[in-house]
Amino acid sequence: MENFKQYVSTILELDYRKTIKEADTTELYHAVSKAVMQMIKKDWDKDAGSKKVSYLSAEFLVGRLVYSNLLNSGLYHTYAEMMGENNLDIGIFEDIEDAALGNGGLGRLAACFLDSGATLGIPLNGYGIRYRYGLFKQYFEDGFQREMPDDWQRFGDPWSVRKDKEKIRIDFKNQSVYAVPYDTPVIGYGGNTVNYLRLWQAEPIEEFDFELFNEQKYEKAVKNRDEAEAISSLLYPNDSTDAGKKLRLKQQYFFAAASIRDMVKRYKEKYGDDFSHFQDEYAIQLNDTHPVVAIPEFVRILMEEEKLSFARAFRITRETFAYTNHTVMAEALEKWSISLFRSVIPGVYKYVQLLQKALIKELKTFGKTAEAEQRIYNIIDGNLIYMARLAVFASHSTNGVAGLHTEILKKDVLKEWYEIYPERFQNKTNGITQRRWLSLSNMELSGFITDRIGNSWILNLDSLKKLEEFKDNKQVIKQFADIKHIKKQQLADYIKKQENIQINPDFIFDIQVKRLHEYKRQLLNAFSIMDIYFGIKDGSIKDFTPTLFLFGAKAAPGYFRAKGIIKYINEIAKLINSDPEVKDLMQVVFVSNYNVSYAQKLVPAADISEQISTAGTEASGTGNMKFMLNGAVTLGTYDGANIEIVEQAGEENNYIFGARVEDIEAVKNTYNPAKIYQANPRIKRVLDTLIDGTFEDNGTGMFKELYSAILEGASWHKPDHYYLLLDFDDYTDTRLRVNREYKDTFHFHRKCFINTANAGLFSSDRTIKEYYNEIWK
Ligand code: NBG
Repeated sequence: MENFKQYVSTILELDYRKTIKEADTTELYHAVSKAVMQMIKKDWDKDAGSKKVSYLSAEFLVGRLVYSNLLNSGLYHTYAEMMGENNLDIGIFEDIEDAALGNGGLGRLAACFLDSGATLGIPLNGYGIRYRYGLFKQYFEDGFQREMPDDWQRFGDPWSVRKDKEKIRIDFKNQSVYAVPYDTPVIGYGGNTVNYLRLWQAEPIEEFDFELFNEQKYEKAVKNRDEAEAISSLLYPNDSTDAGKKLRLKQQYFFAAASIRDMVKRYKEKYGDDFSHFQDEYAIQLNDTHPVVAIPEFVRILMEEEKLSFARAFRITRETFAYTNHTVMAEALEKWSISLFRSVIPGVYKYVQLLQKALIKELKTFGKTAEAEQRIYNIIDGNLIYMARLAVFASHSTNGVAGLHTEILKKDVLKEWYEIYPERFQNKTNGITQRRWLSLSNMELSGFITDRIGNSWILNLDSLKKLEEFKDNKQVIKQFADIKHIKKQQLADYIKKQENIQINPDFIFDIQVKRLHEYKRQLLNAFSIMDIYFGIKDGSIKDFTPTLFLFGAKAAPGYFRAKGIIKYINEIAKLINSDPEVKDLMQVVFVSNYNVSYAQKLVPAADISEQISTAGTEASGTGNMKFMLNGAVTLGTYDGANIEIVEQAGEENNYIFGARVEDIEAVKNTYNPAKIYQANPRIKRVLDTLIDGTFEDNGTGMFKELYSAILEGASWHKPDHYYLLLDFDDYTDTRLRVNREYKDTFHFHRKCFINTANAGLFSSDRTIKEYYNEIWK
């Protein structure tokens, strides 16, 4: 460990001719990162030997790596000591940008999985895209969201190693580029296994056309280069819909094809041309439909280059690939128009057709001979290619990400597939890594837990159950509550610095942070805040315990309605925070640029975790698990993994409200929100704030549009399609109940404590073990 300090000094000396005390933050960041890289080097070069798992994902939302890498490599303590010896703040790397190469849950899940894989010693490697710009940075201007490019490499990227020699040529119809790999070590906790995350960067085959340059045709000379680089230039800032279609398909093929070639190349180094062991050497997990084009590409390579028959190629494909579905939102189950697909990768289309043919043949064996019966399965239908169907058909496993979600896949979204391949469907409830989401983000709570039950929870989160024995111990619960207060104070300091807003750590912290989406119902939260506001003002709500309502969310730049909701909440904040009558009772804050590092500060400070999606819409959620682990009660619907959370911690220790999937099913044909609006004066009063001049949307028409989306619907959906008005009363009532029950501090914090004690199931270590045993085998 002393080596580490020595490395840091040496690197600073060689690279900058400086001592630790003289170095600036960036220099120190580089030296510390490189020193960690040096320390783990020998573990990284080890070959796994056994079957390897490749996790193909268009997104890896890794966040800030420096602290988690120090922690996992066992160097955090030495680092802290070194900083102390030099009178430096261990937190100085908080200025270092997050690597935001993902949108939200799907990308963050991928990052948690890598952490768990390495920690468990499973050779699980990630493959994705090295975006030049990650998810946009958000700021507010007069309450409106504005976006800025995310230049995440601004401080350099000391965690990756460029492997020029392993670059791969990728051919599109009218374009060829190199995929150049950048490998980032994934350091398992305890530091024995070091896996890799391989991100591909698109580069031109020739730097630039020298002849053109010579002829002074500069623009043409660099055009090639720009077009190549465009492929890995930007993460699509969409959580569930697809846009910029052609470039997006190029991105998908780019990383899928490069990853497949990479595996085939490594395989051949070991086994030569004998492909009979491929499925024993590799398991490939497809993270949603984004990398599914890897399937026809793999078949293509086996047939065109390795001369295998279709039957053999298809058999290997099926045994190798597995598919995870992450959403029931129809718009996210990707479909490609045939003409677009063929204009980008005509050579791959042929293999999609072969798979379609194989599908028809197989359907016949299930007695589905009529065209009408086959149609719902067609990979190619009309002028479209259905990627989810392709994935289910050509793989051996399809999984959902929480119990309810998997049931919905079986009964609804993919029911025809479940009918013919019931054995292929399985559930893998999501998880989170406790190393980042407890050890690192809440060192105070970590220390407290370890003092009570030892530190085995870091590798086995189920041990938290041992905390249960303290649940009636007033002194222990008091200490637990004191830690929450410390985390609230720290958050308050940070928000003061970041947003220049003063919040009060003695308030209840009620937090909803996640992407902005209609189905997640931030608007319902906003409506209920307005309802409480009016209730306090007119005296119908008494003895309200002061509450901070905190939001954090990015809206996809083209998602007009989501942006309207942000503006609306910011207007509410302006009204409430400047009203002297309520300002000691309520505060509303919308933090800007919510991201992984922000989450690490927000989650430990929450009393109430808002998980209020319409039942049946949130596949799982993972934020819900982070809040639970850090001791917040869930105020939520029966949706996604919320169901499993209350199963573990007890419904009596959480606050569940609203319609369940069956209830919504039962009312959906007769649901009439306009009638509720007319009959319920509280609802009317709140909704009318969108149109009666209470708030100003600067002539954008956003608020009126939100209002009519609920009462009239739109061309593409029925009125109030996420049932805000249906759940409104129950939500506010339940919210007021939490507020009352909070007054009994012991019992409230006891609930929080029981949540922490029962969060063991939600470790991504458990999830990865299940994938490993039941899918990757
Ligand atoms: C998201 C779901 C979440 C889920 C994560 C991880 C997509 C397409 N899906 O509910 O909305 O927790 O995936 O599985 O981003």
